[in-house]
Order: sequence, then C-alpha cells, then structure tokens
Amino acid sequence: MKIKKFTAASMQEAALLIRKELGNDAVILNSKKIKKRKWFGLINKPAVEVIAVLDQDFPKKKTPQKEAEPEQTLKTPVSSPKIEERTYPPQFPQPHEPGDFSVYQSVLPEPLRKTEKLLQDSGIKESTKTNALKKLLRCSVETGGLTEENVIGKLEDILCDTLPSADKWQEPIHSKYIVLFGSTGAGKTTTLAKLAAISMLEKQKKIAFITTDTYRIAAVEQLKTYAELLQAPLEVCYTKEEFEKAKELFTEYDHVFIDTAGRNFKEQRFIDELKETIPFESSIQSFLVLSATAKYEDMKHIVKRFSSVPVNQFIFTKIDETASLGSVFNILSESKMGVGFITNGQNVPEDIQTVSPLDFVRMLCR
Ligand SMILES: Nc1nc2c(ncn2[C@@H]2O[C@H](COP(=O)(O)OP(=O)(O)OP(=O)(O)O)[C@@H](O)[C@H]2O)c(=O)[nH]1
Ligand SMILES: [Mg+2]
Repeated sequence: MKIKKFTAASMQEAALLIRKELGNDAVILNSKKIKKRKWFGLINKPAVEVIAVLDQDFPKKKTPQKEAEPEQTLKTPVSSPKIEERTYPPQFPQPHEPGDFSVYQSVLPEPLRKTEKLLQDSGIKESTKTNALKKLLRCSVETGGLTEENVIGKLEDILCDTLPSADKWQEPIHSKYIVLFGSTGAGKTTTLAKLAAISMLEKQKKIAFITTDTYRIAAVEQLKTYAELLQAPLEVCYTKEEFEKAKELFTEYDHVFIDTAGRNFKEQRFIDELKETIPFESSIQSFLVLSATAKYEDMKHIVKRFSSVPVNQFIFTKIDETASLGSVFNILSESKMGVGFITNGQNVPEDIQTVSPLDFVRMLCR
C-alpha cells in the first residue's frame, strides 16, 4: 500500500499529479484547502493538500452489479479532473476487520487525532480504540468531515454500542436482601450504608443490617455506627445457620442490607467461603463492588472468580479518585452485567448515583 500527500494549486492539478505518480487506481483519502507559503512567508497562495492511497493488495471487485453502485460514488475517478472531496477507498477497513489501521492513523483528520488521544489517555483497550476510530473515520469521510463537536457525540454512540444494554443498568433496590461483595477496601461498607440510608430516609423503608464480616475486628464497629445512626438493628453472623436465624428475626423488615468481608478474591477459597455463609437465592439482590481505581487486569481476575456467584450488577466506587475510566469500560464491555450504582465520594448517603450507559460513556469522554 502506498499513501502519499500531494500539494497542488488546485484539485485538478492534484489529480494529475496523483495519476502520474500512483496511477489510475489511486483513491483520495482526504483533501483540504491550505495556504502555501512562498517567498519566506511573504506570500500565502491558496492550495490544496490531498492524501491519496494506492493499494495493489485490495481485492478486485467480485460482483460488479452489487459493488458498482456504492463504490463508484465513493471512489474518486482520479483520471477525471472533477475530484470530489467526499471520497474514501472502496476497501476501507471495515470496523470488524483487523486491517492495518496504522496506515490510516497517519492520515487522521484533526478532530479524530484528538479523539485518538482521548481514547489513548482513558486506558481503553487498543482493539476498542482502533474499532471506534475506524468507525469514526468512515463516518467522517461519508459525511464530508466531522467537526470536533459532533465527533464526540458519534464516539459516545459507538462506545455505548459495545456496553451491556441499558436495561441491565440502574436497577433500583427491589429485593428484600441486598448483599455487597468485593475486594478489600473497595468501599462495600460505606456503599451499603449509603444504600440503606437512602432506602430509609428517602423511601421510608424499614431496614436492618447483617454483617458476615467477622474477619476484621473494626468491621463490625464500622457497620454498627451506621446502624445506630439510622436506628436500625444489626446482626453479626459467623455461619449459615446464624444467617438463617437473622433472616427470621427480620421477617417484618422491607430490606436487609448485608455486608461481607473484603478478601483477596483472586483466591478461590474466599469465594467458596462466601458461598458457605450466604444462602444465594432469588430474594437476594447482589452487587460486585469494584473500585474504579483498580487495574483492569486485576478487576478482570476478580470478575472471573465471581462468575460462579449469582451477581446481579456491578457497583463502581471511587469514581472521584480516578481520571481515567478506561479500565472500568473494558470490564463492562466484556461483561453481560450492567452498573447498578457508582459512588463518587466518602459522604454518606450523598455520594452515590445511578448511571445509564450513555452517562457513563460521557464521563469517560469528558
Ligand atoms: N474517594 C472515595 N472514597 C470512598 C468511596 N467509597 C468508599 N470510600 C472510602 O474507602 C475506604 C474504604 O471503605 P470501606 O467501605 O470501609 O471499604 P470496604 O470494602 O468495606 O473495606 P473492607 O471491609 O475492609 O474490605 C473508606 O475510607 C471510605 O470512606 C468513594 O466513592 N470515593
Ligand atoms: Mg467493609
């Protein structure tokens, strides 16, 4: 494949240059009007800058009737002086094809360069970034160029399409038992307190707490403080039997918020321990709590471990502590689960909210 930039006084002149150098099969990838500086910058002459590509490896047309129609309108007839600016190579890499995108990266229009940087800085996976840029580049060529404003809107749509569908997000608290699990210090207890406080103060629900976190001495005290503030009962359970007894105690309650110990869930035995204490059944709404500051590979490991536990949704905490949501995006794009809540601060109960896929993508692109 040959890609070359041509500068000429007019499109007609550029077309002749392209034909001479790359031949009749060359196609124009991009063109723009520029001012050519002459005489040490004293004279600015209007000119055009054209990027043309010749790819001998592009497969030849197979069925002329089928392909002729869209291609002929898209492919620039280089031999003709009437070159249209809205053109792209007929074999432009499809978003789902691996293709050699690096070739096109060198000719990305300015708004897309910025987008590339944004995606790069966010930490989203290389394959997601490349696919999104291919789609944007295609859209840019088809529409005669995307502006900086509409490129973000388009990017948001593209990224949303790779996330679990909107109906899997924002599920309100609806079950009697709400359980949160996740890594050490992810924010489980704080988030549980936020959810409990909202249920009680805003929804006027009768609430109670159970904790199975008997691992850390301070853990019970931490939840007890919240329970006392909300004047709600708390039961500490070491075994499944004690858990069943606590459930009986709380038959009159609307919601029972269950805290669990943060463990290194990369180890299977801690998952097994969790399953031994908590009887997972349909009346339990469960959330996997992950800190948005965690590394993608580590989160991926935990999510994989939790595949044997019936988890309903994610909760991503500490959104306020990170500048890049790419790792969260990567986890979500690989998952079938949506986001129940995100938390963005230590204040109970204020710093918690629900998000739609679009809200989340907007946060990523901000
Ligand atoms: N900045 C910020 N801090 C948070 C957020 N959520 C929780 N925290 C803080 O994170 C720390 C740990 O929170 P906990 O709720 O104790 O975490 P945990 O998952 O229960 O911890 P273990 O029970 O020890 O596994 C506390 O200092 C919280 O105030 C959040 O959304 N943003
Ligand atoms: Mg805790």
